Amino acid sequence: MRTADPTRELRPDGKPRLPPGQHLTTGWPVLHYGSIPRLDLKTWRFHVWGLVPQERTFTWEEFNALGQTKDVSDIHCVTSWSKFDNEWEGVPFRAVYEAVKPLPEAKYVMVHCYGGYTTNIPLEDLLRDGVLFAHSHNGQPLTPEHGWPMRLVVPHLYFWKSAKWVGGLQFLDHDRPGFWETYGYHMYGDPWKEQRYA
Ligand SMILES: Nc1nc2c(c(=O)[nH]1)N[C@H]1C(S)=C(S)[C@@H](COP(=O)(O)O)O[C@H]1N2
Ligand SMILES: [Mo]
Repeated sequence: MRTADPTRELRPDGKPRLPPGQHLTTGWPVLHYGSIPRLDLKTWRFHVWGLVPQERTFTWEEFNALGQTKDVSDIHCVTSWSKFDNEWEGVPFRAVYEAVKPLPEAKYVMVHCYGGYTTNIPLEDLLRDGVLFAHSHNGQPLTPEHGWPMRLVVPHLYFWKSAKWVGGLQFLDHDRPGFWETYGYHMYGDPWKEQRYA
């Protein structure tokens, strides 16, 4: 339901649009561990390995040719800020999935980033609507601090799962902790269940 106060809206499933313990921000905070990797589109590669019939490496052009989509979604950071109505544009996860055809044993994905950051996500979550590898936000190319040239966007999980400077996917048959998950962040990270820390 739309009301004058967007923080009081409900989602179609009846849950509040603003998850518990979150507040709305209008800016866009920058948060990451370590420094911003220096990347070049000419040498940028996207690697796929693990439980796939064939390891694959995509150039920037090849990766973007897999498909393009736009989706509007909300950001929920575990540090309690949320940012509504972000228009993301890029390659839908589903297009990557269809190109690499992971083996049936693949149930989890480790997302790997330039700079060494990792995060773990169940495969079925990546197949949900709105999950994409974004190169643009609100009509503008991502800035370096927000993940240029490409970041993952997983709207229904806390934003630490939306890895910046993504460079590859590893398909696994079991769940393994990524970077923040090793330091006590929740393995799944559902904002509506406040799955912040394990
Ligand atoms: N590669 C990489 N991606 C990352 C992180 C990181 O440290 N490295 N931090 C995560 C965390 S904790 C958050 S809250 C968001 C922040 O994204 P933003 O800086 O665009 O707001 O990026 C996520 N993606
Ligand atoms: Mo975060």
